[in-house]
Formats: sequence, structure tokens, C-alpha cells
Amino acid sequence: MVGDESDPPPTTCPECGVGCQLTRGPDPDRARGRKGPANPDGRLCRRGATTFGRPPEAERLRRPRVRRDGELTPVSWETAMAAAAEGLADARDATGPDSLAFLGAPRCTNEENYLLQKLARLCGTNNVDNRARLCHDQTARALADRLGWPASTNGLDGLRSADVILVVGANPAARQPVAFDSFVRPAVRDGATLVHLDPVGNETTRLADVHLAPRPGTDALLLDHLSARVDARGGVDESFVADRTRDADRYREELTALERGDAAAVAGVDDAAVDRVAELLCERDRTAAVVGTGIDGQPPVSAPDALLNLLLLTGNVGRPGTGLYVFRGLVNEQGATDAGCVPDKLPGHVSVTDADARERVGSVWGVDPPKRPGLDAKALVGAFGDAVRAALVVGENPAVSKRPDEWLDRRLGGLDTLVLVDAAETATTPYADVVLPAATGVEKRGTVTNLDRTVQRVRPVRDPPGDARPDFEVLRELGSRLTAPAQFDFDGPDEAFDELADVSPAYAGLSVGETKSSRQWPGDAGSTLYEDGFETADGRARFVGVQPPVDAGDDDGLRLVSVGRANDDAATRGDRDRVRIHPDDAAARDVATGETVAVTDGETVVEAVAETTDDVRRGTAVMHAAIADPLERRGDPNVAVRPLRSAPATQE
Ligand SMILES: Nc1nc2c(c(=O)[nH]1)N[C@H]1C(S)=C(S)[C@@H](COP(=O)(O)OP(=O)(O)OC[C@H]3O[C@@H](n4cnc5c(=O)[nH]c(N)nc54)[C@H](O)[C@@H]3O)O[C@H]1N2
Ligand SMILES: Nc1nc2c(c(=O)[nH]1)N[C@H]1C(S)=C(S)[C@@H](COP(=O)(O)OP(=O)(O)OC[C@H]3O[C@@H](n4cnc5c(=O)[nH]c(N)nc54)[C@H](O)[C@@H]3O)O[C@H]1N2
Ligand code: SF4
Ligand SMILES: [Mo]
Repeated sequence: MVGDESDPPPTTCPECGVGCQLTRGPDPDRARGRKGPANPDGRLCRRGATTFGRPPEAERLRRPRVRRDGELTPVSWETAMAAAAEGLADARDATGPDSLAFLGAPRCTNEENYLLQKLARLCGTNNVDNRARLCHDQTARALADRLGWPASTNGLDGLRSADVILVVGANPAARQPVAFDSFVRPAVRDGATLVHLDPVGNETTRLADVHLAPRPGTDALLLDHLSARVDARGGVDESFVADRTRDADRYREELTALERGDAAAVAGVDDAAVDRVAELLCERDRTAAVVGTGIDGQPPVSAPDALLNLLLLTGNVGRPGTGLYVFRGLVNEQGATDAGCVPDKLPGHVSVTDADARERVGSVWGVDPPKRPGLDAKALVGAFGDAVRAALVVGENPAVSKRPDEWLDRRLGGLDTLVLVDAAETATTPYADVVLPAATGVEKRGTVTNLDRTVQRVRPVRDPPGDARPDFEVLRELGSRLTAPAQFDFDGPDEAFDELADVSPAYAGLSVGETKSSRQWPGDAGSTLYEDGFETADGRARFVGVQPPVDAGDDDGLRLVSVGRANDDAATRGDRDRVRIHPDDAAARDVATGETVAVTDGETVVEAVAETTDDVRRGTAVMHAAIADPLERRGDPNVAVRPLRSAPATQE
């Protein structure tokens, strides 16, 4: 039971990776902001203020259910847990540990994530992942491989002392609004220059001094081009490059081979504007970069690597006011990875192939974790019904996907056992064999780690509805049923955190006491990482080569850009239902603002309301992920937009 004290202690907003502090106010439906490291003014955004209503009370799951004769039937916790454990154990015994999949949980605490991956590994598999991670995968990999840690290099407060802030493929003004308003906006007010690099103008662009709108997918080329300009202008920080990096010579040789002007033409940006940004980078002392989902996921090209090259070339890593910020999405996306919910990494980002690391973890766990990396979230769902026979899904909704419905139906329906732990009914529930009702982030205890590595307390500010329980309890119970009970004999989250800090190099020495309510990892560094050296074998950061050439795309079609997330329950209809195109493209297609149009990849047709706007670069069509998803299934980035009135009648 949660006490009724008039000023309850604060908890961390469960809605996004910024990690604002909040508490219950006099109005039970509205959260009240409390000062914290990420919201120093105690501010909340609309989404945070309304978190108590998410998911809506009426949609909350209250009872455990088990499928009987085809129907999900309410049962006791004991019956549900027995069924869940039996389903997972049966698959493991019949087809081996790698026939299990563990998916989740960026919505869950560090302690819950720690338990989830420990459960997977003590069951004998590294098949544990979460899909939110994959949206920032290239950025995280670039950071980990080249600097040391897959996380923002600096604390949010560092943005206040930046001279130039480069926002790439992100819309923090709308998606991480309190971080934007508390750190970016004041920096700009004090004279910092905001450069927005995005094919679409959005809320963030409104504050920007320069907007570079490259063709989607050409960022790496544009960023390499910027580096070439900086080098040509003499803007390279030669002593930083000489003392702290390696492989710069080869990179700079490749830069000189880039054709002037050509790169700008392929990226479709004004060459003079590129020059202006290069000049800024040369003249100003401190540049920080903020990235979102828009520059990730374009293999074989890695735009984050090109961005990191640019920052290293200009000496913009390892000092306050510089660095690379990964503006993560979900509340504990950073912490889920840190805690080891990754198929190839143990807690603290050490490789499962590292024998010493396995042994160190094994000495605490009683057995060594498996050495073969598991499958990632995408591959796991792809193996459902084949190699994977049973899955535990904690706070994820894999039925929302870019894959065709029939494919998903076959995958999700092909499992022998699907155990779902969620706070609400989702599109995945109809496939579940066991459904366990979860408490949400405002109803449980533990810690979460935000987008600048700050570990903060989560405290229950109300009771969960019905029989819903914190994921921690569910995972502890499953762990003791499926593995050595002593390994899951935790008193509560604090004991699990201590074990996490014990086995994890990142968290080593970190403790988050009741009084000291936030700490940044790694425990021995300040908020700025790499001031004295990089966490690499030789302490230096490596340059990688100029990225391979990109295909600028087909000039006849419109290149589809999807923004937002399919699962954003806060998106307004106006946001969700429209397609935005440039006025010239609209005129060429005889499309007017406000009219209903068909957007098609040649196979799937999606109806949307047209909006013509200069915010969108020529040759692109911008849609919300909620309706754009079906158009992305074929992997062809081009779509046609035509007025519905001239669409051919469907055949009878
Ligand atoms: N209100 C609200 N806030 C949220 C969420 C929510 O559901 N609602 N979800 C949270 C989550 S989970 C996430 S992951 C974050 C997402 O946060 P963001 O990543 O900031 O989300 P988007 O608004 O989709 O911004 C992506 C940007 O990338 C741009 N882009 C697309 N392709 C390219 C390209 O090739 N190059 C470049 N440079 N840019 C490109 C798009 O035009 C778009 O402006 O938001 C978080 N915040
Ligand atoms: N096709 C497609 N795929 C996408 C995206 C897209 O736009 N389209 N977006 C990508 C992005 S950016 C993200 S972040 C992911 C998001 O994908 P998911 O994480 O799968 O989706 P969400 O709807 O954000 O959250 C899943 C569930 O968590 C539950 N939940 C909330 N709090 C708790 C809790 O404390 N415990 C438990 N057990 N459950 C809880 C909610 O009820 C919700 O049903 O999807 C990625 N994949
Ligand atoms: S910015 Fe994010 S963490 Fe802060 S109140 Fe808004 S949703 Fe919550
Ligand atoms: Mo996300």
C-alpha cells in the first residue's frame, strides 16, 4: 500500500528517455513536476503530465489469464506462473535453450532488465534483446567500438556550454521536449548556433539558425563532405587528432578525394550552406551533436560513424560542451542495454565471447553464461515457430511491425508458448498463451537510466489495479521456477541493483541510495566521458573511412520519410493521418492541401490527407509511422502520391 503523505517522494517519468522527476499532485490524473537533473526547473511536458492515464485505466490488465480451449481464461497467479514456467521449460527440454526467446524491456527498470537477461542466460541462451535498442543501433555501435561506451558522451548540462549544437535526424523539441527546453533552448538563447540536419523541417527547425535538408539516406556523404570542407579550411584540431586518435591520415586522404560540390549535389543541399556550417565548426570552440532515429539504420552506410569522424576531426569529444548525444526514446532504453538485455553483451557491455567476463559473471551466478551470441530482436521474431518455440515478452508489442500481416500471423501464431507480461491488451495479446498483468512505471520500485547515463530512482506513487504486479516479482518467480532458486532469491530491487553493479564494469561502485537519488555511470567519471583518454585498447579513438557512395534515389517517385512511432498513443489524428509534400511536388500531381490522396508503393495503398508545405524538401513524402508502416514493408523507399478522385475504380 502506498502511503497518503501529502508530498510523496518523486519518481522518474516513465514516458521517455529524458527521465524527468515527477510526483502525484492534488489532481490524481495529473503528474506534478519535481526538480531533477534532467528537468532542473521541475517542468514536465504534456505527455509526462498525463502519464497517470497511460495506458487508460479501462484498458489495464487486472487478472492473470491462461489459454484454455482457445480462450484466455482468468486464473490465479499460481496457476498462471505454473503454466508460464511449464511452457518455457517444455520448449527448453524438447528443443534446447536456444529455442527460447526473451524480449523486452526498455519500459522496465534496470533491476527488471537484469533479471530478464539473467533468466535467459541461466536458462542457457543469449536470445535476449529489445527492439527499441535497434533504432539507435548504429550510433551505439559507433560509440562503443570507437570510444568505449554505447551511450551519450556527455551529460545534458554540457549542452549549455556548447557553441554549436548539431541536431541530426531528430526532433527533440517535440520528442524530448523538456531536455530541449532545459538545455538546448537556453544555450541558443545565450548565443549557441543550432544547426538542424534533417530532410524535414519540424519543431526543432524553428529554433535553428541553419537547416540543411539532405536527401534521406545521404547524411554520411554530407557529413564526410563537411569534414572535407573543415579540413580544407584548416579547421582540424591537429593536436587532438595527433594525441588522441588514430587512422586520421588515411581518412583525410580519402576526404581530399571527395569531389567538391558533387557531394552537395547528391545530398541535394546548397553548397554555400554546407560551407557556412563548415565555417561555424572551424571558428567556434565547442560543438555538440544530438542524434535521433533519423540517421540510424542505413547499412552498409553508417551516418553516425561519419558524424563521429567530424567530431573527432574538430576535437569535439572529451570536453564539456562537445560530444555525441544519443537521444534515446523509451524511458529505460539505455538501462536495458546496460543491464545486459542484448544478445551479444553481458551486463556492462562486455562481450559474451569474452571468456574472462563470462567467468567473472559465472562466479556470481553459479554457472557461466553461454558463449555463443544470441539472435537480435528482429531475427528472434523471424525465427518464431521455427528455431524458436517459446517466448517470454515483457512490455513489448511485437505485433506492431513493418512485416506483412500474414507473415506476423505465422510467426506469432507459430510459437508453442507465448508468455506476455503487459500492462494492457495489445495487438500481441491474441497470440498469447499466458498473459500476466504488469504494474507500470509509476507503480513500482527500482531504477532507470536516462539518455545521459543518469541512474535515477523509480518509486511507486500509486497502487497497481487489480492483481497486477511489478515485472520484478514476475521475473523473480519465473527465475526461481526455471533455474536455481537461490539465484533469484532477491529481497527486492535494491539487492538486484547491487548484484548488477557487482558484475557490471559500467556500474562498478555505483549505488543509488534512498537519499542520493541519482548517479551517472560509469561511477568513476564525471558527466563528461573521455576527458583523459578513450576506453579503447590503446586509449585512442579510431577514424573510420569515408562511407561508401549512396544512391540518391529515384527522382520520379517521392522518397517516403516516416516520423514518430507507430505505437505513439499521444499522437493526434491530425499528425497521424496526413502526408506532407512540397508545394512543387503537389502541383505536379494536381494535389491540394486538405484533399484525400492515395499513397502507394505500387502494392499497398494508404489513404492520407495531403498537406503541402515548404518544411518538406522536394522529392519526399512525410508520414507518421502509424500509417506509413505498411508502405515500408517492401523496403522500396519510393512512393507515388495521387489524388483519390482520379484513382482508378476498384474492379468488382
Ligand atoms: N510525444 C512523444 N514523444 C516521444 C515518443 C512518442 O511516442 N511520443 N517516443 C519516444 C521514442 S520511443 C523515440 S525512439 C523518440 C524518437 O525521436 P526522434 O528520433 O526525434 O523521432 P522523429 O520525430 O521520428 O524524428 C526523426 C527525424 O529523422 C528525420 N529523418 C528521416 N530520415 C532521415 C535521414 O535519412 N537523414 C536525416 N538526417 N534525418 C532523417 C525525420 O525527418 C525526423 O525529423 O521519441 C521519443 N519521444
Ligand atoms: N513497425 C514499426 N516498428 C517499430 C516502430 C515503428 O514506428 N513501427 N518504432 C520503433 C520504436 S522507436 C520503438 S521504441 C519500439 C517500441 O515498441 P514496443 O516497445 O513494442 O511498443 P510500446 O507500445 O512502446 O510498448 C509496449 C508495451 O509496454 C507496455 N508497458 C508499459 N509499461 C510497462 C511496464 O512497466 N511493464 C510491462 N510489462 N509492460 C509495460 C505497454 O502497455 C505497451 O503495450 O518499436 C520500434 N519498432
Ligand atoms: S520530456 Fe520525457 S521524461 Fe520529461 S516529462 Fe516529457 S515524456 Fe516525461
Ligand atoms: Mo523508440
